[in-house]
Formats: sequence, structure tokens, C-alpha cells
Amino acid sequence: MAILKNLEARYREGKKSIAVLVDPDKVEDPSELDPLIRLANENCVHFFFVGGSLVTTTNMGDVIKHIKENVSIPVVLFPGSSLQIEPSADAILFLSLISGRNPDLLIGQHVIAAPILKSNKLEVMPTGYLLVNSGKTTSVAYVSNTTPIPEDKYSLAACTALAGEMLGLRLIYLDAGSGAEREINAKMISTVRKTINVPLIVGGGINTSRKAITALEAGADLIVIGNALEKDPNLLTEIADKIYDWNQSVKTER
Ligand code: 1GP
Repeated sequence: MAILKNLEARYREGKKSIAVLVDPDKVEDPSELDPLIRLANENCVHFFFVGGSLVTTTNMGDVIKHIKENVSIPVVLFPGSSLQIEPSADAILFLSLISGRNPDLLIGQHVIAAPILKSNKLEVMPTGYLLVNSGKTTSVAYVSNTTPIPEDKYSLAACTALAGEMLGLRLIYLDAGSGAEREINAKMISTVRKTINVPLIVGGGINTSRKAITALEAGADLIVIGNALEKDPNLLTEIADKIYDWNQSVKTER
């Protein structure tokens, strides 16, 4: 449980973390990732997330191998289904899509995945996944066949997250969906943050350092960035610097 415990400890200390999301479908040759891997290493990124709501290629293992050969940042699977279990990663977000009412993504895929996970070394990170409306329909909303939580229904999101925590889920992930038109708003993040006592992951549509900082100030403990880095990898330096400053100030205060 090293990765989860580390994230929980950082949360308790008030420290923020950042994950870079790699969608294997967008990678033709893993060496394309080298600039991003180098930047992630230089900027002390905490995690690589790998996965997507629909992965159509078979290169997931190669992508993970390439990351792990070049950097010691933990690689965490962010799977759209049990087909995306790749034992060479370090951990898996064991996602239950608790904002939806699709039984397959609440428990069905987990039943299929459980014996596979039992027989490999992936660290299992039980995560309540909440999809929030962000404008146009995202791939995850379509593929999961679930209705995202309306972005102004703060208490609905908070009660869903709380129920997830009460069910024993160790992380809550508020996602607007990959490439979302609108990122999760600050009020939604802060309302959920005030309601739960587990680390809060926020992602989807974070494509400027201002949006990243807004999410962190509102209460995100870990932000996930994918699409924006495909367009501008240097954004990572800008955001990671802010997180570094934030974490330094937390250290000084204590
Ligand atoms: C999507 O939260 C992730 O599930 C990241 O989204 O690709 O929009 O950064 P982006």
C-alpha cells in the first residue's frame, strides 16, 4: 500500500500532488513520450496515470515499460475497464463510478478484475469516481453510459463522495472528463473537500496554470493533467513550480 499511504500522508500534511495522464491511444511510439518524461522527472511529478475510457491499441504495456525504464515516478493505471489491467504498472485506481447507476461500472468490472489483481503485484487503490458535467458530452460519459452530475449540484456531488468514503473507498476522483470544455468549478471542489476526509483527485480540462491553482486552492489534493500537456508539455513546469512553492510553504508553516 506504499503509493496510497504516501498520498494519504501528503494529504494529511496539506501537501499537493500532480499526476500526468498518458492515453496510450495517442502514443504511436513510446519514445514520443521522452520530452514529457524528462519534464516530469525534472519537475518532480508525483505520478504517471496511464489509461483511457476507450483504449483501442495494444501498446499499453510498451508505454508503461518505456516510462518505467526512464524514470522512477510511480505508474498508476487509470483504467476504463478490466481490459486495461497491465501488471507491469505499480498500482491501479480501482474505480467505482459512483456518480452513475451503471452496475457494470459500480461492481461488475471489479468482480472480473478481482482475481486478476489478487494474482499480480499491482497495488489496488479503491477510488470513488465522480463524473461531473462539463459542457459537451465527453468520451467517458458516452462510453460509461452514465449521466454526469450537473456542475451546480454541489450537495449531490458531496453526498455521493461521502457515501463513497463511508463505503470504504480511500480516494475520491472528481472528473470533468478528458479534454472537458469546462474544468470542475471551485465551488464543487471545495464543497466535496469539506465533506470528505480522504484525498481528493481532480481532473479534466485543466489546461492553464491558473485553472490548476484554482483547483488546488479549492481543495484538490492531486490534480491530473493530460490533454493540455500533449499540446504544451512546458505547462508542466509552470504548474509543478506552483505546487513546489505551495508544498514548501506548508513545510515552513509547520
Ligand atoms: C481525464 O482527468 C483526466 O479523465 C485528465 O483530463 O486530459 O482534460 O487533462 P485532461
